[in-house]
Amino acid sequence: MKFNPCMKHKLIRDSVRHFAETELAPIAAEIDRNAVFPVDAIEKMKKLNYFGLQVPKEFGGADLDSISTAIVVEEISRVCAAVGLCVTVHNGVAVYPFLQFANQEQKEEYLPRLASGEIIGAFSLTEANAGSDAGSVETTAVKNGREYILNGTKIFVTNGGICDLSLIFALTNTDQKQLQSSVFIVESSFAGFLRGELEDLCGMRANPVSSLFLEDCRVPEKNLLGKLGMGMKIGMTTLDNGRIGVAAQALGIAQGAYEAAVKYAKERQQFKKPIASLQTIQNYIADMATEQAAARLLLYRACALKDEGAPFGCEAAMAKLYCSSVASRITSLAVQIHGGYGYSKEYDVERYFRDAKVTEIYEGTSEIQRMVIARAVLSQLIL
Ligand code: COS
Repeated sequence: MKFNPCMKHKLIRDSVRHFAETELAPIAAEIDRNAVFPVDAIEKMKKLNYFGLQVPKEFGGADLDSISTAIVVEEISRVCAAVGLCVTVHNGVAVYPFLQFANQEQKEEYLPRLASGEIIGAFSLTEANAGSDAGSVETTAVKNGREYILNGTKIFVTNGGICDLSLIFALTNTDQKQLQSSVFIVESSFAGFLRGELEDLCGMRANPVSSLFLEDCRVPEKNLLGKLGMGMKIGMTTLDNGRIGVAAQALGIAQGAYEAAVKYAKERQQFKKPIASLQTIQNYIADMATEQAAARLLLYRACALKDEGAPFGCEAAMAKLYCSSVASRITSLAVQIHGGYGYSKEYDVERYFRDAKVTEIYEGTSEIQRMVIARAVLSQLIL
């Protein structure tokens, strides 16, 4: 077992950090304030292959291992979590199911364009009555000749406002005794694909989160992903992977807030000395450093298991549960250390604090992660 990053991981971290600090740091506060998707920065990221992180080279991707992928997401999120969200959702829950379930024809048609960022992906499972209860989707897909006709509404779709393609979960068997969902590759250019208004959210404001409406949306039968009725399996497998991405994102936010708090504590003078010399502040900093280090180990363990081809769903849930709660605690402490200034938009920690919260909610709430972990423990998949 190795605990030190290898040279490859160090180089990736350095290069993404340089990009994030040069291109994202100057705009992060403004795009948050104005809820603007940063098109120019995204174009630069496409050229750096950030949209094809784990896509094999034959399809134009970077073919990175999972720890490298987590590092990319961490480093972007350390500076601008809303952009980290765009990247991790595209790679982790839109591209990943293609790698796992698409046939050769679908891979050839879509993977090169997804990897280059020519098309940006989304993952549409959530509905008004299907949040934590992922099996309760109501969107329907009815076969009509060589097409499926989709009808329904998806909500809180990350990248929804700009996505060129979304994976849509829809019922293909509406018999109440045997509800069955399937997954469809739906391009935004298909007739009957409509977008709702952008959500006005507490955090991650530069990501265009929206609803998607399927109104007699016509999808060619060749765009069925995997087999008919595989919706839950594809959804759950994909979410296992997506949870690694959210854990990486949460850790990146925590890192950004922690660094800002340490810097501020050394600069801010009270009682005629830097507040970093006060034991109360030192206790906060020690807790932040320790929890962050522990969170990173859990995250990289899940990544390592995934790359070994071992089951990693429970470990991904643990990483997501812990990294997100650490992110909430660390960002809250970072605000506390900044005092009144931390509550003002003048300092970045206020944005980190808002961005961190949702990592405890999306891609499965903390309560759902505990359910996944407890099920694994009780069925003795893990002890
Ligand atoms: N990998 C592959 N398949 C899985 C799986 C996994 N990790 N977990 C479950 N499945 C399969 C099961 O084997 C079962 O298949 P069969 O019907 O063929 O037996 C199917 O999926 C349903 O599983 P289960 O019965 O466990 O489903 P539940 O309805 O009890 O729900 C939870 C399980 C709660 C864990 C699931 O609904 C969930 O993760 N909810 C959160 C959804 C979420 O993260 N939403 C955010 C959306 S993205 S922002």
